[in-house]
This record gives sequence, structure tokens and C-alpha cells, in this order.
Amino acid sequence: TDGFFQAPPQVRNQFEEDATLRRVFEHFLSTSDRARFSGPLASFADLVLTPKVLAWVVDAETNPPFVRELDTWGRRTNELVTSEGWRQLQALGIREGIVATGHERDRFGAAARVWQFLKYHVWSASSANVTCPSAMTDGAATLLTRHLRRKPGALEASGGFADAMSSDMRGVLEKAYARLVSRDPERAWTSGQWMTERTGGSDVRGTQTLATLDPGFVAAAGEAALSVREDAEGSPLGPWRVDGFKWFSSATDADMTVLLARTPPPDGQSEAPISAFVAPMRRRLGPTEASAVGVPLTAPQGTVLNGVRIQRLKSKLGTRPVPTAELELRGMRAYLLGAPGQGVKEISTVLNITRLHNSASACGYLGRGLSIARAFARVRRSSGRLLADTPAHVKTLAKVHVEYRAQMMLTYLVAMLLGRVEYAGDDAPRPGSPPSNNSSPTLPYLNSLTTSQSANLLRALTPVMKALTARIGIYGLQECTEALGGVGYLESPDPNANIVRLLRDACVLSIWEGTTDVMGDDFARAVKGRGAVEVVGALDAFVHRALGMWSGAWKDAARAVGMRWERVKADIGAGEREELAARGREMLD
Ligand code: MFK
Ligand code: FAD
Repeated sequence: TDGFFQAPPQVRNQFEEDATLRRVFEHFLSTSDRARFSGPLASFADLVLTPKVLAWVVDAETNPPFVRELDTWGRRTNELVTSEGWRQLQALGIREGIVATGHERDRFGAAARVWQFLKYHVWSASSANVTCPSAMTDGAATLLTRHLRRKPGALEASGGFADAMSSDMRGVLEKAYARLVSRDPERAWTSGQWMTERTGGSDVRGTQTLATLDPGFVAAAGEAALSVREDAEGSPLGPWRVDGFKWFSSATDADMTVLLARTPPPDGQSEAPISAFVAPMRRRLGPTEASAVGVPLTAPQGTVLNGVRIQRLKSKLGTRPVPTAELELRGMRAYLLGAPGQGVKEISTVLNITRLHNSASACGYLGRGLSIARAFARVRRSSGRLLADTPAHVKTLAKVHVEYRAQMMLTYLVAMLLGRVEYAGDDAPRPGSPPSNNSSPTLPYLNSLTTSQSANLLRALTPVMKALTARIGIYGLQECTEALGGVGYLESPDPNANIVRLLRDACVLSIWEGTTDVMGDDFARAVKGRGAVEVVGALDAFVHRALGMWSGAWKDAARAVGMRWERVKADIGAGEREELAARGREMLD
């Protein structure tokens, strides 16, 4: 008992210790933004390592969510119970603007996305995966804002609603949007994203969930036939009734969701097209209506779930604090978003945002994994010297770090492009706005891109980034686990050592939000589908510029994307999309 005790490793403030994070900070922010964000990022990087926050992580991890089927008196409740740690981390993420920042272009201009994901980087490994609902919340907010930005009438012209609904629908979307991007945990909403059904998640053409317009419900709303009905909590309820089953729902404690369902076939056609909907998760109902809906569920604050029953929670390798569920939908009230039949196109706006979150998570977990490995190397001795002074060990970590650096450059390039495209798409610069376009002090080529070139590059790089970061994150965390030897394999309540949690959590990053092969297919869609000529042009110019002119980390990023691009490009004209998807996949190995 009196023998040797290992001095515990101590993870340092990542913003101060991680050279790659600092490098990204320097490349993707203007000089004035760097001066503005440096202090807050250093403070936040301290906060996420404080005992209080880390104790919430341990609580969320060791007390996973469960469904309480019956109350004390034997009545059915089907109530989702989450841990205190999970709820506290949700609230902290909201207060820190992990979603909101990306939408605060009046404060942060075109740098909003880079700033958001820099905070995200240090946050993700301390978040117990509340980043999962925040990714979908950000995706939903981005989708709603695209509709809100359209000129009056355009929303309805897209087929979403009859004209009489226009102002009401706008009101619904505005209300939801304001909550999704709120920094007040009491007001803020989170959103789910329901695509996957038992028939498939990569291919959603087997969707069985059905939506029917329910005139009875609308009429019951009183006054003007198509007015929006609100429940006692001010949560708007839609005129569509949705029935079906969703096989994976991660944000089961969300306040609203974006979902796919089939709408009735257009006149003269037999196929029911897949459409997108938004729906609140809860509503307050009178007893008659509740029993008519057939979902006698109670929920906190006397609300009922909006036609949703949790069949069960999934038992998972990782992301254990996240309440991932199978959901039965019976009489869920929802709003159609966009035109019938445009469901996949609509929800692809959400996908492209959540895929960036996925990459930022991969980088965030790996960045923390490397920090833990370095902390361990500073205290662990072998063969008479510290691991930090052992060349083979340092070389192994350096190899991972080079891959990490490349993925960081790629991810923050995508964040920068997104921020600029969104900023340019705002109707008019607001008074007092910061200077537009977040010019990079070190990367003049990026500053020369037009908005449409940026948008095309963004389209091509998003699936490449999603796939590469996930795979390299998993590989890198496996190396980091090994770098701690036997301790690396242990489940430890000490977040300075618990690397295996990050590895378990990372394993899903190459599956959800589209598998690697599906990203290969999406890349093929981008370079061969509608608008492909411009996408190919932007990507080609980028790859040549990056390979030819840039050095150091940029070479790494260019290598990640570009080495096989020439071969893929040669096949674009000739091959079918399926062959091209296989080539796209080769780019991602
Ligand atoms: C920790 C943080 C990480 C985040 C946490 C998230 C938690 C987990 C949540 C989930 O996993 S949610 C479910 C995620 N599901 C997927 O990612 C689905 C994967 N499958 C695909 O992405 C398939 O490619 C897809 C379902 C989209 C294929 O559907 P289709 O019907 O075969 O698509 P189609 O017909 O090729 O395209 C329809 C339209 O959408 C086209 O537009 P046009 O009609 O104008 O030509 C496409 O161009 C457009 N589209 C499809 N994907 C797009 C896109 N547009 C832009 N970007 C894309 N990515
Ligand atoms: P399949 O689509 O059956 O894929 C099986 C294999 O076939 C994969 O290797 C895939 O790459 C391959 N494959 C499929 N199609 C092709 C193709 N065209 N070309 C080449 N290969 C192909 N979904 C939601 O909607 N909302 C959620 O909140 C959500 N949360 C999740 C949480 C967790 C923890 C997990 C694990 C999943 C979650 N999902 C969610 C589901 C997830 O998005 C799907 O599992 C994923 O998209 C894959 O779909 P699938 O499981 O049906 O697999």
C-alpha cells in the first residue's frame, strides 16, 4: 500500500496548450476578431475543465436517461427522465450560445460560424454530448431562417400553405426560431431531427410515416378557418396529423422536431411524396381531446407529449447520456415546411449543418484526447524517462497530431465558408454591423472567393469533411487510448484520464448523419447533380491552389481532399453516379 503512486495527469487549457487550435484561430479570423475573441475563448477553455462542469459530465455519463413507465399509483406515464448533469450541461451550452452564436451575425458578422465552432471545439469533450441536440437545433434554426428570409408570399408560393396561412405560418416560424437561437435556458428550445425509420436511414425512400391534413382540427381552432392554434403554453400546433414510427430519435427531450412524412399523392398520381414538417414535442390538451388523440401521456408541467410515445430507449456503445429512442407517432400535430415532395431537399439544409457539428465534434474529441495523452506523457515514466522525452512515443502522438491538424484546417475552412455565405445572404447589413466577410490575414485566396464560389466549395467539401473527420477522429482516439496504456482502457471518473469515453462517443460519428459511403454518394451528387459545373469548378480551383501554393498545414488539408480528386474528376463525365460514388468513397479512405 505504500508503493509507487502515479502522479495524476493534468489537462491544460486547450486554447493555450494546443498549437493547432491556435493556428486555426489565426488563419480563420481577422485581426480585429482575434483580439475580440481571444480572452473569451481562453476563459471558456478554463470553464470547461472546472470540477463543477466535469462533475456534470460524470453525472450524465453514470446516470443515463430512462423511461418511467408508471407513476407511484400505477398510472401510465411514459416519462423520460434525464440526469441533473445532462440538464445543467444543456443550460450551460445555451447560456454560452453554442447554437446562438452561429446566428448572431449582427454581433459577429461573417465570423459568427468560426467563433461558434471555436467555442464548440473546447466544449464538445466536456459536454456529455448535449452537442447532439444542439447540432440538430442549429440545423432546424438554419432551416427556419431560410424560410423566414424569403420574401412575403414566397413561402406559400413554394406550396407549403394556402395564402390565408401566410402571416400565421410566418409567426409560427418566427416564434420557433427565436427560441431555437435563445441564450436563455428558460426560453430556449432544442430540436430533434427525425428521418430514420425501420426501413432505412441512408435511404429514406421507405418512409412509412403518414401526414394528413386534418380540417376538423383546423376548424376547431375557431375564427378564421386557417388560423394557427396555440396551446396554453403558447406553443403553436399545426393542422397536419402525423402517424407513424421513428426508429432513431436522439433529441427525445427536445421541444420541437423537424421530421419527414409522406403527404397524400397529388391529383392523378399514386405515389405519396416525402415532405418535411416541423412539430412541437409537447402541448397542453383538454381531457376530451387527449383521449381522442389516444396518447394519455403526462409530462412535466402538466403538458402532454404531442402525439408521441416512447417505445424504448436504445442501449448504445457510446453517447450514453443522450436519450436516443424509438418513437411511435399517433396524431402528432405538425406544420408542413416547404412544398409537398420536397422533404429530402428541405431537410438537407439541416443535414449540412449537423455534418459540420459532427466534424467539429470529431476534432473536439480528438483535440481533447491529444491533450490528455500529452498530459499523461508529462507525468508517466518508462525506461527511466518521461514519455514526453521518449522519441517513439512522441513520434506516435505527432503522427496523430498531423492528421488532427489537417482535419482542423478542413473543418474550420468549411465553418468560414458557411459564415460568409450566410452573412452575404442576409437581406441588408444591419446598422453597426461588424465589417463583412471575416477576411483571413493569412489566406488571401479565400478572401478572393465570390459568395457563389464559396457556396459551391462549401457544398463539395461538406460531405468530404464529414467523412474524413469522423474516420480520423476514431483512429486518432484509438491511438490516444493506447498512449495511456492500460489506464487508457479504463472507465474512469477522472476526466483527465477518461479517454475511452471519447473513443466510444466518437465511434458513432461515422454512422449518424450519413455513413462514409453515403458521404461518397453525396459528394457524387454534388459534382454530378444540379449545379455541378460550378461546384466542380470551385473545388478544382481550390485543390490546385491549395496543393500548388500552400505549405505546412494547408498541404495537409489539401492532401486530405485533393490527392485523389484528379481521378474522380476524370470520371465525372463518363461514369454513372453510382460509379462516381464509389470513387468518392475512395477519396474518403
Ligand atoms: C455531436 C454532433 C453531431 C450531430 C448529432 C446528430 C445526431 C444524430 C442524428 C441523425 O443521424 S439524423 C439522420 C441523418 N440521416 C442522414 O444523414 C441520411 C443519410 N442519407 C442521405 O444523406 C441520403 O443522401 C439522402 C437521404 C439525402 C438521399 O435521399 P434521396 O431522396 O435519394 O435524395 P435525392 O433524390 O438525390 O435528392 C433530393 C434533393 O435533395 C435534390 O435536390 P434537387 O431536387 O434540387 O435536385 C438533392 O440535390 C438535394 N440534396 C440531397 N442531399 C443534399 C442535397 N442538397 C444539398 N445538400 C445535401 N447534402
Ligand atoms: P443502413 O442505411 O441500412 O446502412 C447499412 C450499411 O449500408 C452502411 O454501412 C451504409 O454505409 C451502407 N449503405 C446504405 N446505403 C448505401 C449506398 N447507397 N451506397 C453504399 N452503401 C450504402 N436518425 C435520425 O433520423 N434521427 C436521430 O436523431 C438519430 N439518432 C441516432 C443516434 C444514434 C446513436 C445512432 C447510432 C443513429 C441515429 N440515427 C438517427 C440513425 C442514423 O442516422 C442511421 O443509423 C444512419 O443514417 C444509417 O442508417 P441505417 O441505420 O438504416 O443503416
